[in-house]
Amino acid sequence: MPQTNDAQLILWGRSTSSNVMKVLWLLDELGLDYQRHDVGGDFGGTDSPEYRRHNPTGLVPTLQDGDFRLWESNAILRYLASIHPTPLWPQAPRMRATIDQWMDFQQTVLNGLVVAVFRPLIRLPAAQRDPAQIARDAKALAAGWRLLLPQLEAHAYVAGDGFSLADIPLGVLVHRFYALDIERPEMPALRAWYERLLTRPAYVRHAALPLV
Ligand SMILES: N[C@@H](CCC(=O)N[C@@H](CS)C(=O)NCC(=O)O)C(=O)O
Repeated sequence: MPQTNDAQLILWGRSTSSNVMKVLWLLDELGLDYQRHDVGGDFGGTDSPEYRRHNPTGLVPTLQDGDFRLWESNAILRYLASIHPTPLWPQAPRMRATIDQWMDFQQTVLNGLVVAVFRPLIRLPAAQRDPAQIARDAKALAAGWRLLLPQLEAHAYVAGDGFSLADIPLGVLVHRFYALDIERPEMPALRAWYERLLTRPAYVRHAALPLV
């Protein structure tokens, strides 16, 4: 298992990015030392040839571990969990695969549904919003969360009875869901999971923050 020197870990990305929040949350859960540099959004810096050389998408986050750079937030979570083996990402193949499955679900299904509501409500001036479209998108978002409900009705956490890597990407988004000014159907198991996450100091420090 390759080991790393914690002091070498550098995270590139503004702390207001949901994808950067995931990495900050895990670094905190694992008690790792790191430096973070603000890039992206109003900070800029992601269009420079140097940044693009290491992350051709020009997005945040990028993790630097010595001379190794990695982008895609969920891949970064798995990298950190593999160099610092943790019960949050167990080796048992089915358990690990289930965690990975829900992490992919966050990227491929839920993220776009959250962005569709978050962007107009938080990033657009009120005059430019289309309330009817936002209401439709809020319904679609609730339908997305419903896909996770059976899992949360049967278990305390996304991939089973223990907190795992799968809770991090989805946990960042569930805070946005409850913090946005939208209509939400009652989903008691989802709310209970969100409240469970709120008992974790690292979640409150990095993800359950006012929306900006
Ligand atoms: N799939 C990528 C998406 C990264 C992404 O979309 N990052 C957004 C912030 S959440 C970004 O870089 N936006 C432009 C910016 O902040 O300059 C990941 O999970 O890392």
